[in-house]
Amino acid sequence: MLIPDCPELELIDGFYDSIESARLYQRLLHEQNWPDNRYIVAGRQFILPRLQTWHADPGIRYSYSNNLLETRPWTPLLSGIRTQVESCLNFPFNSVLVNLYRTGEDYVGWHSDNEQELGNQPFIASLTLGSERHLHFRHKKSSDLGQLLLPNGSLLVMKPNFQHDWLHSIPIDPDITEGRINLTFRKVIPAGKEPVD
Ligand SMILES: [Mn+2]
Repeated sequence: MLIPDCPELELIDGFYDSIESARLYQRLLHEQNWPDNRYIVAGRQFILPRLQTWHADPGIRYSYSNNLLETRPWTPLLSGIRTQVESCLNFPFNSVLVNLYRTGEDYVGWHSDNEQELGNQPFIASLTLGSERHLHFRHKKSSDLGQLLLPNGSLLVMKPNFQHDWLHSIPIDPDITEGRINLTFRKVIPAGKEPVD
């Protein structure tokens, strides 16, 4: 399904059915060994409003959020999901950022996933497991606004121009009491391999 307000997004609803989505959510919730969300940056404590883990192929380095995250290997569970996402989209990913929004109080503020390590054509696939949350997006120049509900088991494809032209966020939703786990599959370009514009 293309999103009328934003041609750079495509939502694949029901990528996993509700039973498989619930099973994957429960396994990730209990098996991910979630780290503390308090970090020290430049001597000051910083509390991330969600829990995160970062997994990548050997040799992949990423300076996401000032190196807050250690790089972990792929787990068999994450590898299996990756294989299914890759074969659906016919695109090779080499890393995944896993976010746990514990309740509707957890959120992510306005940002683009345009770190240099993602190269100039960042293609990202975002899997939602658990509670539905709204993705908000805002055009960087026109300030056009849109929003999209991300259902349990859906896969959101973010094409490269989405990161170039739009900011996105998951705002607080106080009505939501259950968690959401979001897997964003990415392709980090190894250092020195950055294609020239
Ligand atoms: Mn993002």
